[in-house]
Amino acid sequence: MVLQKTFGLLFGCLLCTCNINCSGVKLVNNGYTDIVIAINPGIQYNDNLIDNIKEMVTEASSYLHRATKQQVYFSDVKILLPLNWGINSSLVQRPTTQSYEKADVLIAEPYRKYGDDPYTLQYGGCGEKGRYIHFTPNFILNNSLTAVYGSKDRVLVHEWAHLQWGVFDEYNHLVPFYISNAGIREATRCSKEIKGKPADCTGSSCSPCHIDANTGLPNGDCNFFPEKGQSSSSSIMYLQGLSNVAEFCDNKTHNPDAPNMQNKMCNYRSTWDVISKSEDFRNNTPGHNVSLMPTFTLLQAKDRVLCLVLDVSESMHQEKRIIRLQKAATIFLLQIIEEQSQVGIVTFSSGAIIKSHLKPIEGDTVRNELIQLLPTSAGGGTNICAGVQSGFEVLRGDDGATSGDEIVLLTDGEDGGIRNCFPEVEKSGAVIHTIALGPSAARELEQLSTMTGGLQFAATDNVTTNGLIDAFTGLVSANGDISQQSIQLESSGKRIDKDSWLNGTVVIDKTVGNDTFFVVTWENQTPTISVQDPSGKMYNNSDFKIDLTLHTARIKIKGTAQTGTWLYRILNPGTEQFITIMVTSRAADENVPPITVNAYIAQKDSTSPMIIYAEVSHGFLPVLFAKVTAIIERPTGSPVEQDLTDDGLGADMNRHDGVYSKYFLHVNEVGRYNLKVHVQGKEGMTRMAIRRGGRALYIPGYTENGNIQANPPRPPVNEEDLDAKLGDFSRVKSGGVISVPVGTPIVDFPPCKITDLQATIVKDKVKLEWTAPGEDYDQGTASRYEMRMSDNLLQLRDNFAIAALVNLDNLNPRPYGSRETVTIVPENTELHNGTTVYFALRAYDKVNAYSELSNVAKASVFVPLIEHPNGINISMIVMIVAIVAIIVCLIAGITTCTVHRKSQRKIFDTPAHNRRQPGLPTGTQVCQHLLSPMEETELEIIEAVITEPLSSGRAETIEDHQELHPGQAVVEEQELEEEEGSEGRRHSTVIRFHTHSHQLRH
Ligand SMILES: [Ca+2]
Ligand SMILES: [Ca+2]
Ligand SMILES: [Ca+2]
Repeated sequence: MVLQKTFGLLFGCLLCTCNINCSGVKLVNNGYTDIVIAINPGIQYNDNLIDNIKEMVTEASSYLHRATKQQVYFSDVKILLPLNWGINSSLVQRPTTQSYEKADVLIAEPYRKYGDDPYTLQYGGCGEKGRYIHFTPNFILNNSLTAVYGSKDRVLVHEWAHLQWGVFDEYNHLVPFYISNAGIREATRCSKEIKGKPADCTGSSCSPCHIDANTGLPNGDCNFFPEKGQSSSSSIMYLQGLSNVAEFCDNKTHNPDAPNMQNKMCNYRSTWDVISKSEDFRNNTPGHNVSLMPTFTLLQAKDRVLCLVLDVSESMHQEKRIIRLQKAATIFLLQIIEEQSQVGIVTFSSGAIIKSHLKPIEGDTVRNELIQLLPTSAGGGTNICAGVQSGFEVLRGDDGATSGDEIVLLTDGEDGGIRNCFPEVEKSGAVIHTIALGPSAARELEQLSTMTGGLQFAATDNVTTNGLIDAFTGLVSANGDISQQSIQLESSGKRIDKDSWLNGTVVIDKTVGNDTFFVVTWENQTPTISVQDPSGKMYNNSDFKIDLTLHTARIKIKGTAQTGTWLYRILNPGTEQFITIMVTSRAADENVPPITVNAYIAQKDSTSPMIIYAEVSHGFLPVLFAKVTAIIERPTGSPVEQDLTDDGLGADMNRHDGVYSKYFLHVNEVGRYNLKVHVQGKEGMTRMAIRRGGRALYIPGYTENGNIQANPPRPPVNEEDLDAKLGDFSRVKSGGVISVPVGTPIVDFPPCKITDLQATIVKDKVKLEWTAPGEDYDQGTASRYEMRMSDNLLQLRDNFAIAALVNLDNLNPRPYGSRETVTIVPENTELHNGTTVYFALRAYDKVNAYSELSNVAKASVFVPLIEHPNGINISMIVMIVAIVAIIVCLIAGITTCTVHRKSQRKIFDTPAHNRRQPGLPTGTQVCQHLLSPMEETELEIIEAVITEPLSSGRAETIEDHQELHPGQAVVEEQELEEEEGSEGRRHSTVIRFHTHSHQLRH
């Protein structure tokens, strides 16, 4: 196969947009300013919430200052209150560009609640900013939670480190213990100086942990109980709750061996190393004599006040732009803008005209009046500033101010004078959303939205994409009240021949259904439309409102649209034309959040490729196993479609966190790249999960004077709740623009970093496995690998080029996403009990550009010493499954999941005598137990060796088995080996299982 080389363009940071982290946080004179803490509109008025937030941040400011070696503190915080809170107006200010959607910290009830774990949503890699911190109201209000999380100020600093500096947790719920190189059992922690003892406190009292003889590790009920008094003061990313802890792990205290996210994601660097090299510290000078006391400003959200500022210059006549603008803006006014908002309209060419002052949106009458005022003709030049200034005049109509108001600015033209109004825009406190139409829209346009935190859209003149309609559909409120927001369910179109049909289905899921619109558009002749609801009721042309000028047919379904699959059949009676269908709806029940999608196109820095992210969630819970497709409209040519994955590989940082990601490398010309994503959920496939990453450690308890004081266990997760049927659903979401400026150099991207290298010792050999990267990041096929090994982890990382080479000459890389497996006999290294070897590799492409160094995989030999009750001496099995860097890939499984793939699975019955070896036939040795079934661990991966005479019965095979019963395990992967032994021929199988651990304990 000939692979087409993908060239990418580098981007100037001039056009870096507000993508994942739209935060306005700045570091001014060592103090963080403009931090926004937003309270969800669903939370009832509560004065204590405000007081407690202030107290938390005030105390956190000193703690942060100490933790950063007297360098930074919290200086200025804005608390954004919900619209409906009855608060004396003299106490609150109007927000300017702040909004719930862009806040740094969210105080919100999750839709389904599992305790009060504070966490930070992190999409990106080491050193990249997170999306937001989420605290529950109970966490802020309830002081008794201090026992399990430590004081709130310390938790805030822990989460702030995730959010602002992109560092990761140093504990690991899934791998709470590991065996060190010295063969000592250690709790996963930083620093290693933290003292404590392991204990099993699941019963009525605490007892010593049961140690698995085969792995040397404690079983899953074992927790590490730190001593209350410690001499070590690190680390905040491990256990900020310990009173002595006040520092991050630095290069002196860092524990590179701990199998935790920090080591995995940050290449075994200490948290302080990452933090101190971040942008915030690079140019910062320590030492200043100001108060560490933050100032607080209360802001109160308000209903939207918005002005459409629309270009009607001569060029708007080209490519039917003016009529397309009318179509799209009509959809915005009829279907998207929320009730109680106020809307005005301005048009501009060489000058500007106010077509409508602000009108309150109360029902359809006002909406229809506004539509009549949309422009229908064009002429003259392009004066964007004139339009913006008239927009401000309209926005002042309600309260004499523009603060917190919005402008939707659409233009197709160049304007040399656009910069003239930048100072006025900056001062206005208004948010400007920009829509660039066609190839010639002013290059500086997006600076207006970047400067004010507005949304950015672009649409080409290609009518086969719904670009302009999708842009207007994406202009929903940012106030966090998703029960009021319009949600796009479908947006598609096709060129249809004469007398041919555009047929399809749209799913109305049970979380939406109010205010449901079907809109059909066409180019020339009115098509014959029929739409059928799930009960069989038909809607046809006579039920639609048809606009013969705009070539649009629209129907609003009465009441709440019926849940289920709706069919549409559209016949084109005339000559070939382009026909589109678009469906929007709103939440069906204000107490049930609809399934939502957030899409972003982002870039780490100007030399990195673009990454597309789509976050699918229900309330705050991630939705897994959806089909997510990104559609990128390019400056010319047809749009590119790419599937996004949530597999923790390539661009996707965390497996199963509901964030679907992919590199976007099809950048080959200057201009604007506009993103939208399609998400489809299928009944029985999609599933909710618990968020796992970026949490503050839930402390199981403490040791004091040798006695253990256990905390109450973390509230259990109700598995049925997570399995609750989401049913079929579909969503479309616009996700912004990245501009590639003129003069951008062309680069050839290297293969992406390998993040899942595993090493396993099997007999006298080492088996190495990883997922293949591509020629360009995650696309194509790499040319070769360079693998090296060492008995010292940090030496391998720091001096990779001189470490011992592993000969992989005979290995031809496979395409991206394939599994690579090699088995090697290490030269000059004898594998005996206690041996530890580290491996790492990088991939090269055709021009010898190479990937970042992979994760470092650890293989150590651990020979179990005891006889198994069944009398089979384990050493006779010879297969020694080592304690391996499989851990590395397991850490990636931040959210848990059950496997719902429709594949062939083998189900085993549980041997009654041993609950630690569920589902395994007689003669089975569990040689590896890598995930610990702590109370929240639903997914367990066990590697096991089954040894049995060849004649014994085989496991039962069940296809498409959907539900696991207690004690049953699903075989995820298996390999067969046969060998001649003293007892005759034996047949060994290495199996990896997925199973529900909470079921195991029953
Ligand atoms: Ca105003
Ligand atoms: Ca992911
Ligand atoms: Ca390449």
